[in-house]
Amino acid sequence: MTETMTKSAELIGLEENFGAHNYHPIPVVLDKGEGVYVWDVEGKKYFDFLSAYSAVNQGHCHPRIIKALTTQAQKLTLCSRAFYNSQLGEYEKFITDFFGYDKVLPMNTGVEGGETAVKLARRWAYDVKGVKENQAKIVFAKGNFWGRTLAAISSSNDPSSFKGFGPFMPGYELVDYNDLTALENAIKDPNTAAFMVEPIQGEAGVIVPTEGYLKGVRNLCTKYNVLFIADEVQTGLARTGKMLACDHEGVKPDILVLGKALSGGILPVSAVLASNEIMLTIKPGEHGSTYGGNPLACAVAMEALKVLKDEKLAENAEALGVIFREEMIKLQNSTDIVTAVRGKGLFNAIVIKEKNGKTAWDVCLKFAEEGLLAKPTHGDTIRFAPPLVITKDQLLEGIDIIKNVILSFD
Ligand code: IF1
Repeated sequence: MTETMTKSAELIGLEENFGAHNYHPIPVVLDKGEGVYVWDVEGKKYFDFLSAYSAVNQGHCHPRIIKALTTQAQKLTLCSRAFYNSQLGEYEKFITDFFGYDKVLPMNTGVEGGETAVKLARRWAYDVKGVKENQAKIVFAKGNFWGRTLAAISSSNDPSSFKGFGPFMPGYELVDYNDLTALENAIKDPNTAAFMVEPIQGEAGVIVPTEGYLKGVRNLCTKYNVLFIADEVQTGLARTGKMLACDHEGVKPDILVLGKALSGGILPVSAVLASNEIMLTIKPGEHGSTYGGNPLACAVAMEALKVLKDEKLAENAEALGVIFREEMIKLQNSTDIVTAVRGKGLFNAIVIKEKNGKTAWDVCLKFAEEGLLAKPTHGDTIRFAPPLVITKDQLLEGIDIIKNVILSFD
């Protein structure tokens, strides 16, 4: 490191030289996190308004979850599913009670959860619904994002997700999001196994469907004997002001996919929950993963779920989300740079109109200078998703930064 080069610049250089260039991060090098705050390697403090894309709902390094991690880490971290372990059964009972399902299939990343849900749906279609082998169809919504695997990008209509990675998974069909007529036309096909959908589309830019859409999805899937798979990897776990985003409409998906904050941002933990009829179509040895259901993940996930309930994080997200959107709408009414405000709970986004050559990216760079971290998606949309442990005073402080920065571009 030369005398003039900062530690951040040196570390960015290392990533540039020795890491794949599969990201374009905001130029901030984080070193420490606690609650709603993170610090960079020069010791500058920031509000984290991204929460690792809603994986840190409980706040950075939550003491209860860290304690669960360190306690279990000194006993047994991984033994594979070749054997039973003392945490898995307890966790499986806990999480199935918590969400009201018969069984859970534990995996690691969100996309593994999605892949598991797609495999379960296809298998259920063949073994229970009676669809002919290899004829099962899965319907997805345009604008979906559920990960980077070939099965996931095969369902994408965003070239930045799928271009250059073909050929793609067969047996998929796309319909417009928030369009029940299009959905009915697609799933009335008797070969349809499932419709997989985010209750609010995250990567697409926090797209909130019309009130009643999820109820409509539920009713149509029931009518045509099609599995309703809810991808709650980003919207779940109190983020939108309810424990699950589906709870806003009181609908229960046939398959529930969870990830991200299931571990409070401590390590990759995902889960797929379903009924016995669906889950038991997969037989021993037909699905799994080395780390799926490891005792460390089980111990951490149980504590992460308890923290959500004990600290009433859904209620906090609901109440503070109302304040946040009210303030963003006031901001929208005071500048032509903000062209839309949308969201639910503490899952929100604003759309930025380019002005004097300045884009949402420039706004996020300025946010960082002023001590708040956020990142644009699809060029013009800035997602705001602080940890759900944020207090009203902290939120108001963050809102002030957002307002002052945006108005400085006016
Ligand atoms: C990255 C995006 C968000 C997800 C939903 C499944 C997954 C995700 C609804 C897969 C993952 C992550 C991926 C992460 C950034 C982030 C993201 F910008 F990529 F699209 F949140 F919007 N379902 N989303 O949002 O979960 O396998 O990643 O654990 O790729 O950098 P995963």
